[in-house]
Amino acid sequence: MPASRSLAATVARIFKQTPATDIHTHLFDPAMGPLLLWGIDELLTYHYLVAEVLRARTDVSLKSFWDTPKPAQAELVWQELFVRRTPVSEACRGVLTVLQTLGLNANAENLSGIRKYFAAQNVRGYVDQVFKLAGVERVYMTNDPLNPTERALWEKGFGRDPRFLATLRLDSALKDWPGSVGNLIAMGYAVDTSLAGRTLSEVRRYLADWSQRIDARYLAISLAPNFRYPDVTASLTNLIVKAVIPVARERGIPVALMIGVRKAVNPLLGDAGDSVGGADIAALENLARDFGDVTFLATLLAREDMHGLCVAARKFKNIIPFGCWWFLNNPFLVREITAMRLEMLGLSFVPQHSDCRVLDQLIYKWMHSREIIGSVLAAKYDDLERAGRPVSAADIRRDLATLFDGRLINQRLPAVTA
Ligand code: FIX
Ligand code: ZN
Repeated sequence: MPASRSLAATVARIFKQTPATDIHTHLFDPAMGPLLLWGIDELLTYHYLVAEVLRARTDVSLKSFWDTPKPAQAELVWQELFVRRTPVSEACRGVLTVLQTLGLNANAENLSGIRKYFAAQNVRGYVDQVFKLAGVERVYMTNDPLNPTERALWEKGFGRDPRFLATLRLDSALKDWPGSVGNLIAMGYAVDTSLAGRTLSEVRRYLADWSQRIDARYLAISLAPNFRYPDVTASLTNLIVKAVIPVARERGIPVALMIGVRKAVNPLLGDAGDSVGGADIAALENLARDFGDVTFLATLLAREDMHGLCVAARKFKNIIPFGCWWFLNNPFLVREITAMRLEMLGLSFVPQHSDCRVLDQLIYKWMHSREIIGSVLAAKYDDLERAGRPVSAADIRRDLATLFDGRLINQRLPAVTA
């Protein structure tokens, strides 16, 4: 049932004034140079739009698209998805929201005027502007020391922007074990393909060294649908249990598990080539039970797993569902998932993260999310008012801060007595 207009308006007003902490992005500190993507060419060649333009122009081969310089790729996306067709998809609408919010022409025939605007921006000032327009206070990066470009920046050192917090992403180091053994050895870690000998302690040293160096606020890994725990046969499960969790516990930081991605089902699409699969909720529950003093931030990729994740979180207070991840970050699913979580978990979850790969996307991902999540919350408040419990502006401010200031990442858990 939609909320009364005044209640909905009050929630929207307060939400607009509530700064958000974005707990998962692929953005980078502006001091990390070209790793931070921004501007119209990056916006239009976002992998979501690449997939969509190749569906619009089935005659365009993947090879010819990738061989085209990025500005021309962007122009093709603009012409095919925004001019010759109505930009109804969420990824298209997002670009329009960004342009409109920046005061640019969202109905332009071509990109020349828009390009002039971005050419006149400098990254530091633009970061300030985007954070302000998006109502975002800080973002968590996705950091990977096995990326040579990124590693060189950390090793050289740079002045940190406090709004860009680091996380240590483990996919390239652990997910395809022993595929990464050579890279870890090259970085000075005496690992070998089997997990015998010093390997596990050396992996722990890698995790500890780099968590310290970047001040990682959590350890994160994406997992395929076949991830199981317990599973003594699987190297990855053993690495998570015997290396990742001990280091997270030692450092008092969460482990973020992002489950249900099937990598490169269409490898020719690059970042757009990953697909979705289910998750084994029991694996998450077993981890939460066996490691009750570790916070597991959990986001799953399949719509049909959202309810099971809420149930698992009701069983284990150290499971914190977060965000409407990737293929779930569409208005009708954000609405459904947020209502489900409020009804089953109250305020003990993190409703959204942006997953931004391009700085400017913060504007639309948070504007669209505030609109939907705010309306779902207002409807819940309306239910309460009709049940005799008035909801004050102070209640709303407190609730939105609880949901969006990132405090659940640092929730305190009792030490597990043996
Ligand atoms: O694993 C991840 O962090 C995913 O979010 C990305 O790999 C994915 O490509 C993405 O950006 C989704 O929005
Ligand atoms: Zn991501």
